[in-house]
Amino acid sequence: MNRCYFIPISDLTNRADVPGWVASLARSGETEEDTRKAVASILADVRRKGLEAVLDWTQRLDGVGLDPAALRIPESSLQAARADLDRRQPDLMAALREMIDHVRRFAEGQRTCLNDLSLSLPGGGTVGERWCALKTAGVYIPGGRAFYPSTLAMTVIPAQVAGVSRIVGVTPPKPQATLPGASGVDPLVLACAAELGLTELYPFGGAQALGWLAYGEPAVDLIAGPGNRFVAEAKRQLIGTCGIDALAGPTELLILADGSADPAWLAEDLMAQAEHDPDAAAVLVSSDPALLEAVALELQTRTEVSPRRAILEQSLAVHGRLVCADRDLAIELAQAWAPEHLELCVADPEAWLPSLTTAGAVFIGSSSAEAFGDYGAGPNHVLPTDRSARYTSPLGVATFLKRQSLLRLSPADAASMAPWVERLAEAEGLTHHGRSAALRGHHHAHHHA
Ligand code: HSO
Ligand code: ZN
Repeated sequence: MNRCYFIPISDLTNRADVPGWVASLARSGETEEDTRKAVASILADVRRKGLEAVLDWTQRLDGVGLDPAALRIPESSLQAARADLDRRQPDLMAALREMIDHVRRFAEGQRTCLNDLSLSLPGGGTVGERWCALKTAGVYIPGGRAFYPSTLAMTVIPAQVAGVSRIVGVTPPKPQATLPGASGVDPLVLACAAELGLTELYPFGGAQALGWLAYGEPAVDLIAGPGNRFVAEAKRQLIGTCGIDALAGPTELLILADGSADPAWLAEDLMAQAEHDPDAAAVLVSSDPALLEAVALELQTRTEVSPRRAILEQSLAVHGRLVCADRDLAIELAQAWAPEHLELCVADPEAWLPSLTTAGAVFIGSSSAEAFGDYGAGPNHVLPTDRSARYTSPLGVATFLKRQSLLRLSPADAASMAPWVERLAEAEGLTHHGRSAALRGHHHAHHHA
């Protein structure tokens, strides 16, 4: 009995099989027709009726009747929740502060790398660009199973460091009867918001909350943050009305390991991934069959005694993989899949790293467990999923900034460009473009005549 009963070990020996493997790992990003329709009708309703529709849908979907006269959670409640946490669980408060410090320091580092550009023109002018903060951003903080204060920090901090002037948080309420506070929002979210300096927080979620952020009074420039399939679909439908960070799907981890790795560490890393969600994908690839066998055994014994056994068994059974493949094929699979998280638990991770460019985040060497990234080693844990890491980046300060082009021509620059600009304008049949440029050219020539 040295095999894990829920994940068989399979072989990947042929390059031609890589696309099939990727297809089996990718979750279809396709939204169900009924989700699309439900979200479209909620958004249309919120667009037409505003807050009234938000209250309505919150009653219907969350079973919570909000008080229209006191929607925004008062800052005094946020402060009270923080004081309470500080008093009752000072160790948790201290941990929260550590995370916030680390994430803020990293975001500040990111900001310093986003430099403005200025190129000199021969006539004394310049062309360039500068980074400008968005004015208003909405952050979505999920409720239910996927509620994490760590995610609140990961979304709010980059927006603050970017210099967004107004950050509006929304989060679904729990049935109020179960909570002492009037808002129906978890006290830990309130405390975390206070610690972050997030002052504007509203106790509603779902598609209706996103509709209100975009169409309603905040009229945000961008909505960021993870959520369930309704939230993801609402963001997709709002693109164009405002910006969004990314469309986050179920979480993914790929571990590439060699004989130097500890099977217990690898098993816990895979389980840390699988415990998130029955849809979470946890994959281990190694060329060492003995290591794979040992990890299978660890997974089995650890899952049996885990408090999260039910969810682990579901996700590992469907999306868990133990794969025997040589180094080249392992790299090829990693590059083709572009997983959200990639751990390199090998003796010489730096030698592997140059070939591994597509993953969302890379955890280099056996000490770098994904859990450290999840809880604030520094980089953001809101990462591209579902193969979108091929072309998009982790949430960060740049998410909340945009570039603005700057053209600052001197009369001499205008004069020297005018002839070829005129010629191109003529070729495009745009007479007044040519004249507009020519006037500047002649003006300069006249003054220097
Ligand atoms: N691994 C999750 C983030 C998270 N983990 C939050 C724990 N808390 C998605 O990257
Ligand atoms: Zn996690």
